[in-house]
Amino acid sequence: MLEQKVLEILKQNNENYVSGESLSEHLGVTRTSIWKHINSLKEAGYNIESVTRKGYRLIDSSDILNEFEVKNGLQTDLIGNKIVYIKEVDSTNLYARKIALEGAEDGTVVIADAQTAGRGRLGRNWSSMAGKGIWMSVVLRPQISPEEVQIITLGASVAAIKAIYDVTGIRAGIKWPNDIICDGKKVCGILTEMNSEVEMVNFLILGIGINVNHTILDFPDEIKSIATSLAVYSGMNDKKNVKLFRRSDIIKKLLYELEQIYNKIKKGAVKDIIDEWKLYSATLGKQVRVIYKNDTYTGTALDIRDDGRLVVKCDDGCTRDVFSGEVSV
Ligand code: BT5
Repeated sequence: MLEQKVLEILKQNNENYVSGESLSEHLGVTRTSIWKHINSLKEAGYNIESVTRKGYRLIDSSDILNEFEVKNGLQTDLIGNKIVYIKEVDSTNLYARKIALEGAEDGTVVIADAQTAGRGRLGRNWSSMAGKGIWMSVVLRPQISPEEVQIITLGASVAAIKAIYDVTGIRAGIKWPNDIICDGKKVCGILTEMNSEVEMVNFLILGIGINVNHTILDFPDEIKSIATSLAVYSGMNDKKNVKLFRRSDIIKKLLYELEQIYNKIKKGAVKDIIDEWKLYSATLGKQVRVIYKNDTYTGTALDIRDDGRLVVKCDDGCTRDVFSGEVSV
């Protein structure tokens, strides 16, 4: 707790020095104790300079991710009340599932700095390098049936688009059902997994991965041509001016937007979410190729239904609803 107070004071002083004496007076502890707290903040990754007779200053607003950075200024009532931050984990979805089975409450958030076995859909991998992205899962306990789960994934895409825009100014698009793309490349993926009875969902794990501060070289060769990050995209037209973003700022906004969506789902305002999804869609109106199991067909993406199915007017003249599968634009 005291560590966080020291950190807050250093942040408020915007890179100016704060003396050990004034910190110790302000917080009512010895200067040795302040010195110890400064050291543990440094160990946690904060760049703090100590200069004799001047004191301490926080040097840059580094992109440090931990529970405190996410909680500080978080504007939600439910989502993120409990945050579990882990430096490295196999998959935040697997971890969240484990704690959900042990009773983790609605809105619990698991965040990792790195995933060693990040997961995509259908057993695919999700590349999750340390220190570069947002690798996060939320435990949700909505009172909905398994057929209604798709709306959570669609809603999460809307929340991600809004959070990205709000913090970075980047206008991304949604490729049905769950890819967030910039300039045709994937910047964010969503994996919703459920634990359910026949008619009722017990809990959902909403996993969101966002590539934030990667350079192109940070991506494994097999995805270099299809993946991008917010930093790469922001520097596309001005390579010398690549911006790095604070992951904690994006997470805070994302949790806030997710809570808005979650409240809409609880009120049954599914139509609002669908309408917003359409606004950001990079799929509707486009010529698409659909691959589902052994079946491949092409057509035009016309609309999405309230349960999230994509309506495709096929080139052979018939209209088909796509519930799952791969859709490329
Ligand atoms: C997804 O699957 O897009 C869902 C990704 C969900 C990741 C989050 S991170 C936090 C949470 N914990 C987890 O373990 N997972 C979730 P899918 O639509 O199947 O896309 C997977 C495909 O995207 C791969 O086969 C690659 O082609 C590509 N890919 C892998 N890593 C990527 C990355 N970092 N950026 C862009 N594309 C990537």
